[in-house]
Amino acid sequence: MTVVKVGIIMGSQSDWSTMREAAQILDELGVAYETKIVSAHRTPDRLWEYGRTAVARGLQVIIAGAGGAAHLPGMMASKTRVPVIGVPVQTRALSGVDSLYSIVQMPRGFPVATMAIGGAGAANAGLMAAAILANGDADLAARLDQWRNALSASIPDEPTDD
Ligand code: RP5
Repeated sequence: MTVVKVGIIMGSQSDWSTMREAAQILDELGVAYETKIVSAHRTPDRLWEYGRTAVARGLQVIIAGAGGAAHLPGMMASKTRVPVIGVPVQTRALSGVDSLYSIVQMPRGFPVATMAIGGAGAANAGLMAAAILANGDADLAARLDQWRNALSASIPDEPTDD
């Protein structure tokens, strides 16, 4: 049986188009994960239960994405010692700056590793989760090295006109 070590959680179904970029990276790297909608405001009991059971269930990294008053990553970090990677989802009203500020300014003692706003941040969250797990998994480390080398190799030396 595959032990799921990464949880991808998000505040709303509307966050999935962003958060699936984290899932796609984990798929590429062969890392098993679970996905769940957990809203700090709309389903606080679900948030608490997820955080309360995270260690016992074997989760080693939680990727949490939310937009606007984005309290999910910080609240999850307050409830579990499993490292939380926060993804600020881009919002229409304030372009995700609201999400970023809500996630990044944690008080001393309860950190959230905050990524960039939007899809790039979600993809990087997947890579960050893989890098954390790779410290104890040589096969995954090799796959991650290969992924990074392939990206570097795909970058042209010079720009072209189109
Ligand atoms: C947050 O409110 C969610 O993370 C989402 O980014 C935002 C808007 O949610 P919906 O109104 O689209 O469900 O809780």
